[in-house]
Amino acid sequence: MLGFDKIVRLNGVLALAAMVAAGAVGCGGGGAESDGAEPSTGMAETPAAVPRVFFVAPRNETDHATEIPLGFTFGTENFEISPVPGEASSPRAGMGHYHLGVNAECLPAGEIIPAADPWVHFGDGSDGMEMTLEGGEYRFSVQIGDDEHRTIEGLCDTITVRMEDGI
Ligand SMILES: [Cu+2]
Repeated sequence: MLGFDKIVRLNGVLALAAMVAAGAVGCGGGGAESDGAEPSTGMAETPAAVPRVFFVAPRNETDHATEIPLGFTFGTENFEISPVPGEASSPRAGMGHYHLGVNAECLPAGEIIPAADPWVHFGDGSDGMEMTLEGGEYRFSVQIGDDEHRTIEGLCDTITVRMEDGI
């Protein structure tokens, strides 16, 4: 009799544990099905597909001699850089060009990047330039704009660079 009671109680604990597990994963629906799924491969692919923009050069938090022009090179992942089309047309999805802001922070998503200081447009699809700068600390932002020069969520990067005489 004691043995039987033990089994019943054990079954009761197991049933409770199963219900808790189903409740934890079941909020998205289909808890029983997701138990067999392998979410790790899907999660590994998602971050790689996120578009981003960054400075290849100069590096963040570095010192550079004022006597030498500072070279900028921009890079992207999962995003296509393309010259602005000559014919006016609606902006092409997933394409755009670089903009460099000198002592400028990232603009909010959805804003038109001004065709004026402190922003330089790379509407020809190029990915860098050289700049001669006086001594001091600078903040540079590289920001993607679409064919209408409109900023896109998440596509901006900012670095700090120090220009110094005689280093
Ligand atoms: Cu532009």
